[in-house]
Amino acid sequence: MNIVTSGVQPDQAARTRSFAARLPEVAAEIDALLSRLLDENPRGETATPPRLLDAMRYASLGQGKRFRPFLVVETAALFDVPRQNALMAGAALECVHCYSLVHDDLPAMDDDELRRGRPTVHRRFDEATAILAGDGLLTFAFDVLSRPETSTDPAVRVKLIASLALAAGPQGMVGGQMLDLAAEGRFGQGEQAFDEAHIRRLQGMKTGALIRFAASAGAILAAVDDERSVALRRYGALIGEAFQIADDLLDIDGEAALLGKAVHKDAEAGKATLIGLLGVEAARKRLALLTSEAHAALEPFGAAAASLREAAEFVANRRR
Ligand code: GRG
Repeated sequence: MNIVTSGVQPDQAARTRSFAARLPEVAAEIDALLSRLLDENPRGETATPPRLLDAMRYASLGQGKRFRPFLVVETAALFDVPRQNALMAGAALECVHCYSLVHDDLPAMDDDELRRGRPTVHRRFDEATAILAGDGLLTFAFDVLSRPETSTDPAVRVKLIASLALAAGPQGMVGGQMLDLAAEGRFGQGEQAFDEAHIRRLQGMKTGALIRFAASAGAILAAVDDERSVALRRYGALIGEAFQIADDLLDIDGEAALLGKAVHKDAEAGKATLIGLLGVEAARKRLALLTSEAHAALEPFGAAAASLREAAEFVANRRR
């Protein structure tokens, strides 16, 4: 049964049709919105120190694919949520994602020199400024979610804040990063062999949690909690796993120039990846299975979810 498209206007279906056209549109809207939000001083009392603001802008504006905000905007469109609300939630999520990249690149973590084709934040500024810019972006995200411009319904705002906090925090991305570093043998036990279940759990937390939140955000914004929100969360889980496998494959056969970052780092660092465990062919097969399951998860939405189906293809085939 198509549980969404009945009553949907044809122009709405058209609006969500082409991923290739929609992703750069959302990216441009998110860039403009983030730029405005970072430049405002909405509380009017304290100004952000200029060096900190410069580093936050450097970390968050330009270059990123804005894939997570895209998912927020497109899932929100399924429920006719006003686009500005979805963009605000997407901008908040992108702030969390950008913070995680800044901190992931730090010498204490992955120690990277290049991100999105430019020097990493600690290289362009300094380490202390990079840590604070990450902290600033993380906390700013929750400021953005708390505003009526994100939703006029306070219950929706609280649910967005709680869900993003869970996804980003110790039970989500931060916890996944901890498991990732532990798997490299950082904390004294040396590199360890992990089974598939452990690697999937680790990656589901580190990379998957924010993507699951992104795919769930439209339903949260619409205050919908039924089989449609369950379907979208499943879609998010499937493409989240696919996103990480594709990322691991790109580390092996991707082009540094296209990716805007160094490659071949996972094996050097002894990272726990499914490719390391199962091999490239098995990983590619799993990627194909995840993509077809993601398509199936979207069945209830019919044609209105065309761009989300294309997004699943993009995740599996991306070169950057
Ligand atoms: C430091 C708390 C903390 C967490 C770090 C982001 C992260 C968790 C680790 C980065 C390692 C990594 C490359 C994970 C794979 C998934 C991922 C986050 C890829 C980068 O996301 P894209 O491709 O990047 O969406 P852009 O630049 O397009 O935004």
